[in-house]
Amino acid sequence: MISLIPNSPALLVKSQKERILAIADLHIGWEITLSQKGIHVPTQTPKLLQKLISLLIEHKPEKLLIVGDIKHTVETAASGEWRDVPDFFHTLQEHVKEILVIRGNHDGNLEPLLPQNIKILPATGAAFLNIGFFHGHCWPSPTLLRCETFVMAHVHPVIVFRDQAGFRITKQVWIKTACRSDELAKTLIQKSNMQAEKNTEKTFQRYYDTAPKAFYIFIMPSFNDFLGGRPLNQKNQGSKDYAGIYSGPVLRSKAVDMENSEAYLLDGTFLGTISQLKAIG
Ligand SMILES: [Mn+2]
Repeated sequence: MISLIPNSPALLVKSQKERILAIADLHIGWEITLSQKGIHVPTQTPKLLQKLISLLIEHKPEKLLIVGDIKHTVETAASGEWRDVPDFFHTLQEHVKEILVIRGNHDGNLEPLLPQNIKILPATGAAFLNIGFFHGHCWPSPTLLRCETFVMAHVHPVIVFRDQAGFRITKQVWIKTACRSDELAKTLIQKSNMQAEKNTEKTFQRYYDTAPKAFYIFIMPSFNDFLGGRPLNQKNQGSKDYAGIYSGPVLRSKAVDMENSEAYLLDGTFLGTISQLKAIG
């Protein structure tokens, strides 16, 4: 069972035996990259750490799952990250038994920054308690289609509210979107080494002993709320359409209709569908 934690960019997956707390998009060290442009913001890492420790104390999960983008610099690690990231994880380990990380697009060269007993999982994702988790910058593994629910990150979803005086505020949101599992299965079969038959469902059945599921995708807000994000209800500047707003191959594919996806504030308030929210974007 999946539950979104009220007023937190985090969710809890529970079975009778186990509780897993999932978060995503920490982007530790984004303020270090600002300083290269002459803007000096004190390190925000202690605030992120405090927020996360409070959740671990309150919900007592056995596992902490981070769905990608631990650090901000993409390929290497900035010098401040060499200090902040290991310290962050050493402190976390005092509060939770097991930490797992699904690799995001910002997580190149992550291994030397993490304590040894933290498990790094591939960007194509992993299933926990029958929920398929992947970061979202690349396709998930076809094996995840055995899960009915997917959770991805990467998008940092926010909605912009603009009034007639021109004031703009943005709010972080959860996105829930329906997924056409047959479309997704077709693409993932093509991309893998599976021998495709005419019927997608049959092919899938042969390999995995089940029909492809994946009926819903939840998109997680970023745990680091200093980051903001690209408003999903606003056109790209200088562009007539919304191309490029929906990042990652899954959201751009035929499997997902982002226009009809639902946006929820972190307190659970339902705002509307993305296409309805364009009226205020
Ligand atoms: Mn990402």
